[in-house]
This record gives sequence, C-alpha cells and structure tokens, in this order.
Amino acid sequence: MKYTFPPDFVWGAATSSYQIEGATRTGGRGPSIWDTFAARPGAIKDGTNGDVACEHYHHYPHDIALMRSLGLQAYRFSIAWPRIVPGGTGAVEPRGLDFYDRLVDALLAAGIAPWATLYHWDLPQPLEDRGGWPVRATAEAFVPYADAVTRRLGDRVKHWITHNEPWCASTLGYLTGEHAPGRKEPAAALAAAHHLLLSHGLVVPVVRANSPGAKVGITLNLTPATPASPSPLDAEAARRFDGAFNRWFLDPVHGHGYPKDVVADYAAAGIDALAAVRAGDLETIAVATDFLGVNYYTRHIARGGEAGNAPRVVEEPGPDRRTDIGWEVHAESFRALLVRLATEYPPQPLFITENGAATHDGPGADGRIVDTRRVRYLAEHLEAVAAARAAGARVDGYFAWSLMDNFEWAWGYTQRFGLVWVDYATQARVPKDSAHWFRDVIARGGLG
Ligand code: IFM
Repeated sequence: MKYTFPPDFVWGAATSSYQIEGATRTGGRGPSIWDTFAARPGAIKDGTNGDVACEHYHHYPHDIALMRSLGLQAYRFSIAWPRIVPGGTGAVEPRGLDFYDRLVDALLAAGIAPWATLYHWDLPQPLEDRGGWPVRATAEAFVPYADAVTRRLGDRVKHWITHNEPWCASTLGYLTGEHAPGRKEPAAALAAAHHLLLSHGLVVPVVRANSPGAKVGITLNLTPATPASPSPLDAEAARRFDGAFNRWFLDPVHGHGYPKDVVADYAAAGIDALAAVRAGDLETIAVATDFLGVNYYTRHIARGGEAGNAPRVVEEPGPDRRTDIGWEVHAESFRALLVRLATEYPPQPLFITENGAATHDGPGADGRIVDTRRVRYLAEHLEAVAAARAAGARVDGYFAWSLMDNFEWAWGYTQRFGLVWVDYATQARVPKDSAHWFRDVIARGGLG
C-alpha cells in the first residue's frame, strides 16, 4: 500500500529551547525554573541539566545545514522567555531577540519555514518566585513577552504556537512535581492549567496584530485512554483519564468550557477546579485559532481497580512494544485520536507538532546508527496519519520529535529521541538511519 500526502503537506522536525540551546548564562539570559529545578538533588535522573545541552545557541548554523540536508521544509523551535525578558517582567534583552532573529534569518535563507513556540516550559525563575503559573500575574506577564517576540520576528515567522503541552506544564510541574518547578499542590496545578490557557487566549490577538497573515495555534499533548476491559470500573477510569488529560484542555480552547463531569470529579475530591476562573476568561480562552497542534506518543490503558473487574481484554504491552522510555507503541490509537478530533472538535486543521520514539541506538563500529525501531515507529505513525486523513481528518503537516537527541527533562540525557545522534562530549552530530529514511519520505512525499 502506498501512503502519499498532498504536495502542500508540511514536513518538519521539532526541538525546544531548554532542551538544545545550552548557553544558559549567555546573552543576558536570566534563570529559568528548569535551571533551578535541575540543581535540586535527585530531580534529574542522571544529575544533569541544560547548561550545555546540544550547544545549539552556538552551533545553529551547522544544525540548519543539517536540516537542509534532510530536506526539512519546516523547523519547530521554541523561544526562551528568560532570554527575552530575563526578569519575567520589565526590561527586554535585545541580545535574546537578536539570537532568534539570526536563527530565523538563517532558516529562511536555507528555505526552511520557522515555526515558533512561545512557551515550552522554561518560565523565568523570577515569575515562579512570585507564584508561577498558579497566579494570574504570570498569564498577564506572558503578553508583553509575546509582544516583544512577535514584534521582532512577526514579519518573518508565519506560524506561531502559543504553548506546548499545557498539561505537562501544569500537571507535571505543579501536581506530581516531576517537572519544574517541582511543586505538588493539586489546587495550584488546576490554577496553573487555567492561567496557561488564559495566557494563550490573551496572546493570540497580540500575535495576529504583530504578525500579519500568520497562522497561530496551541499545541496539546493528547493521550487516548483505552479501558483494560469492558467492565464499568475500567470504562469509568478511562472517562476520568480522558477528561483530566485531554478534554480539560481541548474543551475550553474549542469554546466548550471546562468539562462538567471532570469538574464534578474534582468537587467529589474536595477541589474547586474552577477557583481561578473569572468572568470572561472562558471567552478569552476560546479565541479563534488557525490550527490545533497535536503531540502524540502513546495511549493509556485505564484500569479502575483490581477487584470486581472483568478479565482484561487489553494486556499491558511487553518490552517489544515499548520504546526505551517505557511508552507503549500504539499507532492505532493515534489514528483514532485524529479521527475523533476531526469529529468532535471541528473544523480546525491539525498539525502533528510532535511524534517520535526514544531509542538508545548509537554508532556501530562503522559509525552508522541503525535505529530500526525508530524507523518502524515513525512509519507506523505516518501510516496512521494517512489513514486518518483518508477517514476525513484534516492533518496538514507532521513534525518529528526530535531533530536531534537532547535534554529529556527529568530523564536528563538518558533518553534519545533524535533523528540525529548527538555526541555530548564533542557536540558531533551524526544522522541516524531514521534521518536518512525521513529525508527519503519527504523527498517522495510519503511512504513508498
Ligand atoms: O521532549 C519532550 C518535549 O519537550 C515535549 N513533548 C514530549 C517530548 C518527549 O518526552
């Protein structure tokens, strides 16, 4: 079977600032919550941080040459708020803007469309010191920052993403404490989620004003839930997971407000999930956008409890169906998710802004990196995109995560998602087999 995509389908790869840039004390950059969090003993699996990472801040011309050699049509990167407004509010650092200005010009010169994300988790530490995302002032501070960025780059960047994965920034940052700033406060996590969404709504008009003709959207990480059995307990577990993980973000940005069943779930646990919501906020969050960014990696198998359940019909996958980070490979859930989005949240175009696999494969004796499992993962998921398109889902582009190996947050450098291998000791970049494969997919406009 041939899986072809239309000629205007966008093929790209993605990264984020803290994960690749390094140079955390260069060009006037201020501290971010990730600098602080990574310094906390035990926070990062291998005790590392993003101080150096891939040194992309210095090596970006080489990295762009690499992107060009792979035939990438678009590159999704994020802007580090602490480079632009080191204090979180107040003075704009021109050297920060200059860096992204050079990056954008170099991308355009290479024929690669820049797709900029305004927030990919590196909050200026001074804002966290004043309460972080659980306080409304942080959402308000996002506006002048976004204004400074889009004024400077808006003439050349024509695709903007306000936020990357607000579920992670709120839940992992403020509920489970696995991510910066490492807080474990359920009520604060819900307030953070609300203020992240509110800040999205506040900056969309700013982006439109400063970047005429640009397309703007938000990127959500979506993880479908499959009940482990047909038992009511497992169905209920799936509803709850889907509600808190997916619908809590999808519904308000599509004008449906926060899902009532999930609000009730929180109320039953003694939490007022809407405590931070003020009059007019839901209208602000429901601002019209041009596309929805979708990040997909895996599904969740939902199980409500052991006692009284029907026998499992969905088994936990073995290691052969997991990537090295432990996430199940399940492309069928990706297809179903895209069809569901097209049905339940129309009529927006969708872009896959991240999809990829962590595999450890490194250079063999001949230097070649045979990352067959990544190639298989990407191929299966591109087939899922093609199948969803055939079923009517409007998916207009696909960005692989990631262009190159990088700092995988709490996992440090123990997980490698790159199409390109990074030797952290030398900063050498070596395209893996998957990079060559992806180059051929792009050149052919699909899977052969
Ligand atoms: O590395 C992350 C990225 O920053 C956000 N989405 C998921 C990726 C893999 O965990």
